Amino acid sequence: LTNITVSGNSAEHEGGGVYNDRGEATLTRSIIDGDCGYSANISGGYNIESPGDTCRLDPDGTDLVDVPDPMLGPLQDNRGLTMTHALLPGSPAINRIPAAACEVDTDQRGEPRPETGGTMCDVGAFEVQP
Ligand SMILES: [Ca+2]
Repeated sequence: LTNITVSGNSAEHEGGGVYNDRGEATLTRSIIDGDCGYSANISGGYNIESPGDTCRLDPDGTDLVDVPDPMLGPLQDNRGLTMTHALLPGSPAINRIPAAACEVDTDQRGEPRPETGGTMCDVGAFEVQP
């Protein structure tokens, strides 16, 4: 799972964000707003987990875990082919990834990543534009 934003999902018991049943999933440059049920995920770097620490990410590396609030806007039409969660001002996801680690040129909407004139990419599916 690369450059994704998961938010607003739920489960009856656990894994409302991502639930991986005995498999192996790599999360990279993604926002998991919800829990992972302590499933065995691998960090590809620059992830944000909120609010807990159940995705087995790497808080000693580039991941942020147990973030109180990733500061996401509602799922809505922010231009592009699909609905997205915008990053609200002050979100810890904004400009967290150095350009050398961005690896993709556009966000889910097709907007440039990093933003025009910018040097740092945002975590998740959405890149804040000037
Ligand atoms: Ca950016």
